[in-house]
Amino acid sequence: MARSLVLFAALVALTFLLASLAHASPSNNNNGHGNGGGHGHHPRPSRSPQPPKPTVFIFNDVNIDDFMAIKYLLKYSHLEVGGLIPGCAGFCNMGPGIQNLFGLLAYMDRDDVPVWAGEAYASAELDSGNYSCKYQKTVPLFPRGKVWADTAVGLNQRYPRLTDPQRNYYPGFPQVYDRLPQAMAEIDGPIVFLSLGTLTEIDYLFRRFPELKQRVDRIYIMGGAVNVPGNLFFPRGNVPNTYAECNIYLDPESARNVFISGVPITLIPLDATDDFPIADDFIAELGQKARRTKEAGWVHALLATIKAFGSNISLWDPLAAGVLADPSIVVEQVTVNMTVVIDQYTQIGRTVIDNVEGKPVEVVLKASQDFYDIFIEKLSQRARY
Ligand SMILES: [Ca+2]
Repeated sequence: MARSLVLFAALVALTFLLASLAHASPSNNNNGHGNGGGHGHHPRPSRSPQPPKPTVFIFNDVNIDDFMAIKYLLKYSHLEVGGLIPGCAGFCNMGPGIQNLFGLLAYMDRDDVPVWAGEAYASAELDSGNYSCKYQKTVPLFPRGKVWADTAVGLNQRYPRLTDPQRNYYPGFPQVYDRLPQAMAEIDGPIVFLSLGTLTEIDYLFRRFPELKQRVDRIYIMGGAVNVPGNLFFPRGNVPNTYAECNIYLDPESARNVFISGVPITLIPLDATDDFPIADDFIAELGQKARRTKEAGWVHALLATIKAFGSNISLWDPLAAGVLADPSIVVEQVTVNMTVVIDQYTQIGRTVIDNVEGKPVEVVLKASQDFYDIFIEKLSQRARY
């Protein structure tokens, strides 16, 4: 008897719920990003169709802040992540890098996103055949070397074990040049690139498929230092260069080619990211929300581990992803004609204003401190809410 009463009450509640859902306004989502949502089952016929979402391809060097930026960007519903391209001219090794990216995607239930291999060397080596790692070997790759990237400071153990041999780096693994042009041809909406490492792969894509330059709406680049010093002076570093930033320095020739390619560029340099050091209170705040989603928990564990090593890092790659996803966080931006120095020993990789050879680049000089909160909020929300 009691059981049938409960059943009846449940049925009444369900009826009310369905009735209220049927009258719910489609604008009743509060994600603050305009064309987000899109999950309504009864679209009003009078509404014009939504424009296609931008598709972003993420060129990355599979390092600690790349993981953070990719996880964060996968939370947004108003853009699609079309593919991940690891480039290992600098901080990563290709085998572990590819495995970790597939692990990250499986962890976030996003096995639909493809991974295509980039290059393992800078363009100067690939073009000359002299694989001397001339830039890479002068930069100590963080205190613990590439091991940091290879294991995500041990946190790749939290990713699911992958049993599919295709989700690993194997001989003949698809390269970005084999897959990206076709993938781009099948996309109707805007296409943007996000570069979180060296510009090697984008340079070669434009060299081999010049028509792609017309199809890329904008490249967002984390890199460069315009009015602030560079960051090559890690412990044990031996580069007498106080101007260059790592991503640009590790393949300056490619960076220069991309900067003068004529494709619209938004640069998020150290000028902007220097304002976003990761301090203890930020880690503590993230820790308070670490249980909400496994991504927030993962990034909290990552930052707490890195802090325990005594290393100072900033929201480098996440801020570049943040500007792409939500340009309203930009506080100060200038457009200048910019190139990259490739021929002066103590300034190689420097991003410079050059009104002769440079092409216009939008340079973000300052972003809103709100980004700290935006980053934590996004990470602690369910994916693609
Ligand atoms: Ca990176």
